[in-house]
Amino acid sequence: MENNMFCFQCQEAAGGVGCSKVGVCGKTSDVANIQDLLLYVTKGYAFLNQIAREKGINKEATDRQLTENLFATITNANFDHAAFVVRVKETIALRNELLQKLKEAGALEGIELHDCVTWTGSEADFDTKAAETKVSVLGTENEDVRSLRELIIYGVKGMAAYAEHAQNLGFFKPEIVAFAEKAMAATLDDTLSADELVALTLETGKYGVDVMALLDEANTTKYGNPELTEVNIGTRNNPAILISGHDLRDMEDLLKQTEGTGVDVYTHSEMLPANYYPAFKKYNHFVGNYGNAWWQQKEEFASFNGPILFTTNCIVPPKGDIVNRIYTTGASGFPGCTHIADRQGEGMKDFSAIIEHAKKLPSPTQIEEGTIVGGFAHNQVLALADKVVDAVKTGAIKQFFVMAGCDGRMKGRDYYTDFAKQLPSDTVILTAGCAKYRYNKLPLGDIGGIPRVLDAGQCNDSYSLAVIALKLKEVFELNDINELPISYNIAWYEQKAVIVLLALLYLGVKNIHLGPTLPAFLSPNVANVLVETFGIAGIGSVEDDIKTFLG
Ligand code: SF4
Ligand code: SF3
Repeated sequence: MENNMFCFQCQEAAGGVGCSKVGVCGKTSDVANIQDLLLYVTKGYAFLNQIAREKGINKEATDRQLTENLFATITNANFDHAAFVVRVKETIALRNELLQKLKEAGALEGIELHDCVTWTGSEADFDTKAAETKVSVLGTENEDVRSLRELIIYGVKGMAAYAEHAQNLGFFKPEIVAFAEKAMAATLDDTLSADELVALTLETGKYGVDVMALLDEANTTKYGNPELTEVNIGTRNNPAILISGHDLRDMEDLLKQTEGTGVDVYTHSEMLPANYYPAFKKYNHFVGNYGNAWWQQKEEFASFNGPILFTTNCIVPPKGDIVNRIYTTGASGFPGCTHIADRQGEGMKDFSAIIEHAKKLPSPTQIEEGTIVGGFAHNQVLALADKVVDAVKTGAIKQFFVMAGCDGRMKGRDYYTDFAKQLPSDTVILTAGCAKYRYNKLPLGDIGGIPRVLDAGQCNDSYSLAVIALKLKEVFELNDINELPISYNIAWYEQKAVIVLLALLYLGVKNIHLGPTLPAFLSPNVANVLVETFGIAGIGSVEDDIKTFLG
């Protein structure tokens, strides 16, 4: 059967195999294919820049091209074919410049160059080239090699997203981009054995830890440490802007520019944790969080009434008039929505268009009221360390459950709500990412003043959960992180969850349960390696799983 496209990078891959006609996420085949072409020429660029880096003739200014290209292809980030055409052109131009430079330096002698390094076509050729099998995931015929290559690429995509957020705050580590480049180039190398690819997968996890640590440093240096916060989920009677995605620098720019304009700001989905930062809490017009996880945006955007700003994924393809109220920026994009241009140097992005738009629209319709509690990143939890340690020692807390990761629209994700409800009352959930929306509004109570759901923040703040685990290991004088009373029941959806998973594996965490389904991109053999080496498992029934975890 002829495929129009092939993509299996997220948890929604059609039939647990892959999307071949159109994405379940709404990605059309022309967008899927041009994304493949962008990755293809980006691999060529990475291959050359890696050599240029060794020779000291790479251009650091171009590092951002690599991270942005990868970020833009993450699930639900960008659906705009035209934006990808621009990126393909830019990348080919940069790659050709490097090719020329390296040839002149004699650095490519004796090296056989892959088609992705040398292929040059004009815009009119892009879609034809993009549809070639060899440009797609299926270009790698051996299913185990394909599986490992894609596992690495998806991890690197997540890494690139976090690296870009950190860079937007002025925090940059060249070794992270250098690794991303090496990893991308390695996926072209047919001589690498499966063992070498497995080793590279774990190394990807190491850089996953590094990039999340870097982003944590960037966020907390710029905006202070997240602190215990009651976030308002009700509304006020002012016109307002809803901001979604993960980019805190965009949050800062928007809050500064809306101050004193009479326009309120609310977060949606992954931006909720912005409410926990001291630097943002000080704004009176920053009202709180509106709604739930990304996949409920159709209804929630309708009742919000005002314009919406996407700083990153997850976008659900909007239909009808709502397109006019949606703005995108950074790596995100959707055809027909207004895209706000990048900032120049240290300056702010110009959000005046969305602010003026907000002034003309009605205030949000209230859909919930009350508050939710969060802000339990490492600094806040460690401030409560004595209390937490005592609670563990006295048996008041019997077990922690790390339930970080993503949310999604699959029916089976009710599992996580039921799991949270059925956990015994002497257990505490540690969460991060949009997975939290499955249980962060349940009345689960507290244990001696410690809430039973501790939200560290965004998916990248899973790093905080690792810091907390390592600290507890030290306090309890254990040799192995796996001796702690912490179980891992992670929900995944897109590629940032892949880098979080690889980071946990790199830190030595074993027996992680991953759901709601295992990735379609894991071949049976690669899945076996993960099961045998790391004890990775899927999920079953809530009752059985709780028994297994507590057994
Ligand atoms: Fe399918 Fe997910 Fe790829 Fe979208 S991102 S096309 S849903 S596998
Ligand atoms: Fe969510 Fe998209 Fe992954 Fe950042 S916003 S966790 S799914």
